[in-house]
Amino acid sequence: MRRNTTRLLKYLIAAVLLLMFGPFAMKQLFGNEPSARAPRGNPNAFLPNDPDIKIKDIPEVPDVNDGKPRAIDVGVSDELKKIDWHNYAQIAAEQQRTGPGEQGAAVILTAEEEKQKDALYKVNGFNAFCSDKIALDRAIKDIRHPECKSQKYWNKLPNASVVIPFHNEHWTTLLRLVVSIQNRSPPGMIHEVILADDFSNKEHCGKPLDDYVNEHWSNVKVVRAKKREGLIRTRLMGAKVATGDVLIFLDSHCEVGINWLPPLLDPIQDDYRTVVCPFIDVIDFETFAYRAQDEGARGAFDWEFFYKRLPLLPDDLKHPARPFKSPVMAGGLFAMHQRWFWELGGYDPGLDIWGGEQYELSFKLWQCGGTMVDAPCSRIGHVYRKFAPFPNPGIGDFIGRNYKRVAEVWMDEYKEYLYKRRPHYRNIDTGDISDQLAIRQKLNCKPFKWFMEEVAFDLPKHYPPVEPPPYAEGEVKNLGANMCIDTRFRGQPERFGIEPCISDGPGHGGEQNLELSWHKDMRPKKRNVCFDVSTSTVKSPVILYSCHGMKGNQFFKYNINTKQLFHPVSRQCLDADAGSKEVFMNPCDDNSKTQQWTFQTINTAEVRQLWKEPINS
Ligand SMILES: [Mn+2]
Repeated sequence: MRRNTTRLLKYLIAAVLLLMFGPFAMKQLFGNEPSARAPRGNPNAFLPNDPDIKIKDIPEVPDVNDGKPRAIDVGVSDELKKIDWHNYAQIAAEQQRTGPGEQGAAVILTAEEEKQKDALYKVNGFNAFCSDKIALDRAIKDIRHPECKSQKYWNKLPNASVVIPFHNEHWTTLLRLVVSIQNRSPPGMIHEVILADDFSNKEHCGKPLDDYVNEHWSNVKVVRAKKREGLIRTRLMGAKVATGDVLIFLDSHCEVGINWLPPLLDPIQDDYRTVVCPFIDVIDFETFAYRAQDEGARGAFDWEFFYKRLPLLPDDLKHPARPFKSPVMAGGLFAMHQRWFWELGGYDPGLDIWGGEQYELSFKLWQCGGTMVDAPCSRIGHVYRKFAPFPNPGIGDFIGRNYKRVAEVWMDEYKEYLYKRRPHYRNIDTGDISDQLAIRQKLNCKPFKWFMEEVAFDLPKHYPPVEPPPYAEGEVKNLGANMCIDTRFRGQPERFGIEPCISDGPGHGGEQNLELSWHKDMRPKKRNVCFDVSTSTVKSPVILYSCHGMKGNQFFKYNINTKQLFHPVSRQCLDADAGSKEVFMNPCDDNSKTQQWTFQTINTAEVRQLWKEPINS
């Protein structure tokens, strides 16, 4: 009774204040937001109900770039506090489970079963036969950072619409995802799960899926494209019918982990313009074993638009359970308040099939006043396919066109770095981008230079827009054998040797133009395979391996005085045998003629500087 009176009084005071100060009071009380939980289906809602309606009307968003967070209103009388959201009964029950794949273990098929797996492998790109042996509600082990167990999150969190686009997804992988969402989410927090079908033609994706969903769940719906739309437009189709507060996009062959949801929603409760990505774990495509990929990194790109990662910052490393800022999302899995998603115009509807959409959304959310974080305590496993089972759509370079749309709308003068590496982009027709430019102008979004300097500030150090020259390049001649290193256009993980130098006479062929690159590795010119040494014994093999640019096993430096090519990690020197023509690593010996190498061109000052560099800089 007393409580109710107090509450009533509070409302009355709030109402009076509102009348007195009008919009000013609104701004103060609600952090500039009309309720983010506006009633669904009302004519002022920002969400179009017809999936075919083109999104044009962006709600009024004043001064989006003032840098202030915009928390979600939970009502004046509600007490906000941080609580432990773990479902301990559920966790204990899962720990009791035994059987194939339980606790995230690998499933090893019998010799007889191995013979049966091929048909399903071919159409899925992963071992779906193996998936079928695992219970839909299998347990996975808790591989989160130990500090995640004590993390607390707001007691009031927005609810979520999970959007899962799929095309011919395998039955058990799709259903296991939905079951994991239902079992591992706090009651009521999943407003709905939307299975967005991109015109699948496998029989089980049709009526059997509808029947299963209707029989088992009241909060799952299936929406279907009328023709093949591709990933981007299928995500949009799902998002347009979603009516929850937060959109969570997932890939269709995932499993969500223990207490995955509150860490994704908590930063959005603080500011609806924060986008949150989970950590992505690996579900093995062969055995369905569940394991960590790594302990986190910040998302980035190189200037050919390959997705890359940047190391965590010192402050991020100090707080391993806290969300950290990330410049670019990996793309498939993220949570975003639907209001923010639609304020930004969703995905550019002119992007086709797939490719570039993660850059588009990342750039615009940052440039237009938002933030993106990775939440280390929210972990979701994903089956990285062994191969793509679907044919190329055969409509030309749609990815190049997507990339150019993103570059033209968001990247200002930095787009040139992309075009320098892919000159044919200059001739691609992007189609009409005026709607996208209008969004950028309307939201008063910052220039790309701001993004590069404030958000992706360390990207140029790892992925320079203009490649620095190599330390040394050309033929690498062994003075003992009087022959040159020849990588013979080989790939990983192959070895290579020495051959007569091409420059020494006609009739010699091969691949002898190498470089000690600015990455501080040895590689054939214009290729992405590097000398890689993983042992430190006598005559350790040197293999070609995909360049990682992170030094380590691939770090080499050159001693101009002794002419040795030194590998700091193994503390050995590059050596060769004239008879067998083999190249290998040996303990360094200043007197050994076969450890002396010359380059055709050397950047002397830089090479001397590199020689002084300690191993871990
Ligand atoms: Mn996938």
